[in-house]
Amino acid sequence: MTITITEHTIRLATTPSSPDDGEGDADVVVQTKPKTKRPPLYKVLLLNDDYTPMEFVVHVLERFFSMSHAQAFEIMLTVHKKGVAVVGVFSHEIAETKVGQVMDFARRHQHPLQCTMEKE
Ligand code: TYC
Repeated sequence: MTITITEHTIRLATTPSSPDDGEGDADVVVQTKPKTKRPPLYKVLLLNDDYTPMEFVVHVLERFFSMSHAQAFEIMLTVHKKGVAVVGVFSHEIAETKVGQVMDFARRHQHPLQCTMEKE
């Protein structure tokens, strides 16, 4: 079994008030220091397909990712040419919400547009 310690750093220190009495082991204090870890971030990706209209993708990027029209058009073209692009980086919860909103919006308009997320 592998035990991985990720939440705490452990510091070993001899206590100042414990003179060695010759009785064997010296006293040792184990201090655990809570270590704050930044939450992981997730990239939201938009995938190309042959059927979703370009204007629809531009609208999605404006509506759900707060892009200007020019920015949205540029990213849409990147996806169209390269197959995929990162359209934003968010916490897990926000990324999941964005993916859900895009997938639901595309489904309701009967377009095959795909949106996914992956850990950064
Ligand atoms: N390739 C699509 C077309 O030619 C446009 C498109 C762009 C589709 C980006 C999806 O994420 C996408 N109509």
